[in-house]
Amino acid sequence: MAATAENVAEQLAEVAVEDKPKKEKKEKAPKVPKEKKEGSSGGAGGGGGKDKKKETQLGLSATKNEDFNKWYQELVVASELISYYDVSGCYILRPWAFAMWEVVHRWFDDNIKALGVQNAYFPLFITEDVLNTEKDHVEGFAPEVAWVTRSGNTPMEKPIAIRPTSETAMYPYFAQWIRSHRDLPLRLNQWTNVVRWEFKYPTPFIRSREFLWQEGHTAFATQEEADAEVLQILDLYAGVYEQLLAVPVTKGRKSKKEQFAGALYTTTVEAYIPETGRGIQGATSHCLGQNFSRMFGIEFETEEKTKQHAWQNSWGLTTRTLGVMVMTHSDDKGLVLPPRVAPKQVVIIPIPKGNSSPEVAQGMFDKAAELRKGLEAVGVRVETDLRTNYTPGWKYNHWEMRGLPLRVELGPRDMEAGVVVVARRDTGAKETVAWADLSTRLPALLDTIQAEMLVRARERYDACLETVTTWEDFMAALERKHMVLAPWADEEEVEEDVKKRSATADSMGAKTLCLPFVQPELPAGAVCFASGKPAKNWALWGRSY
Ligand code: 87F
Repeated sequence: MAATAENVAEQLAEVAVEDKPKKEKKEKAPKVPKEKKEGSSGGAGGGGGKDKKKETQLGLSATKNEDFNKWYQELVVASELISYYDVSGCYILRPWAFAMWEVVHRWFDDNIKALGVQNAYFPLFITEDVLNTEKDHVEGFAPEVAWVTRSGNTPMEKPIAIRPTSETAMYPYFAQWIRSHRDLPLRLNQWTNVVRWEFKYPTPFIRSREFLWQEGHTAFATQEEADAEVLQILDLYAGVYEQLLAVPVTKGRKSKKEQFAGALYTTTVEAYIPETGRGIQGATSHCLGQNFSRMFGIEFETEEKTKQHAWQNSWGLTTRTLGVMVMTHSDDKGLVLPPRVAPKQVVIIPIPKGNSSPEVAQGMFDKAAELRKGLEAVGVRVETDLRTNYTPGWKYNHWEMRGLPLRVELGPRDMEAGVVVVARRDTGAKETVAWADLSTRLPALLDTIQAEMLVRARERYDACLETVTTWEDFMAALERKHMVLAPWADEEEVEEDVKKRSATADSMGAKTLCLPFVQPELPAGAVCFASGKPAKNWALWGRSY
């Protein structure tokens, strides 16, 4: 895949990321990006290309601090995570991205199975009648539902919706399967794609018209069981972000205005992107109460032979996770991947001298292969770059762009001394390690990198969080691109008012990200920063994605 700055720019011509979404123009076919055929790779500048400068420079023309949106859009293409596609708002997840989704998938899947959740698969299509069963809750989303209206040239007798989420697809069958308290709990999950025909600007991973996710749908006999699961799942979501992706999040409850309309309450993990000053919803775990079981007739007979509606939850985590991770850690040289999700964790690069004999070079390559085996035996994911048509410098750039946590260099002097030089992608720090120590030192170093990436990300997160009590301080904090913790009256009208009043000429208004579970003490007599009414709690506010 060619990923020069020029052709990335061409791919991006149609995509812009700004605070204020413009009205969507009539659907315009985006340019299908042309991909160069030969001799270039990974944004490292096209091996053998005639442009000498680009050979060592790198594929990114924008920097993270100066033009974050352009930087991000170039990065996801140059690092071969994403290719643009000729349906606007849809992206190809290339193997480098998909491998990371598989890591998230495997970890979460193992954990929910340990809780007793089973996987299933419901169809992609939903009839109009069923979708409208929960009309009230779908109403706000209706413009985003995509419909199949034709087969070949024949109009369908009734249009069929493509699932935007599967409550309505699943719950009629829950009603059939659940008869007695003995049928509960029913805990199902599915890993699928969903389609939401968004009209806001699309951003790779962060907002796309089709995306991958898991959606869990469960039913219990009691509210206590449902409540407990909501939090167990939210802890797993926080685990995906913090333990796998090294991204700090705040756990909390959504305000009434921001929760899922069909839910009794919604819990969330909220991340933050310091460069854009925007919060981003990481994943949500809803308690649906008995709202859907009433609509869909999901009833069971209790031990006492009475009839009761089931208590339900639903919860979802999407490929957005990867976008938040990329935005959080990456730099002007490319991706910086946390070791636990990196598809490859170490690249070994032999660096023979120009005048090395073929035998000497071969000896180096053999040693690289042997070191790889030793590392793989202890569970490290290793790549060896033995290509002879690229310079070591080009290879360094190439693997830096792809974010591998560690680079292992093996040069002529290292061959004599029985050592390698190990370079960290996250800090650039280098150390010399004896061959015999590699299989203990590298796993330890990968653990250190994983832990330190989270610590550094959390420091940046904390530095962007301000606690305020007045409107003036609130606005000043927003202007500094910060999140704001403020006492508030917990009223929808106040939230709407804040959103309007905090919008400026070039920035959207702020909303509540969540009511954090961990609350500072509210001083006696504390008042809402925006309305002056008695404050009920502390809310986390911010501009957001
Ligand atoms: C778009 C179109 C139609 C979100 C939509 O959060 C319906 C919807 O119901 C819709 N966008 N939602 C809410 C989804 C709620 C819930 N579903 C299961 C989740 C997690 C997974």
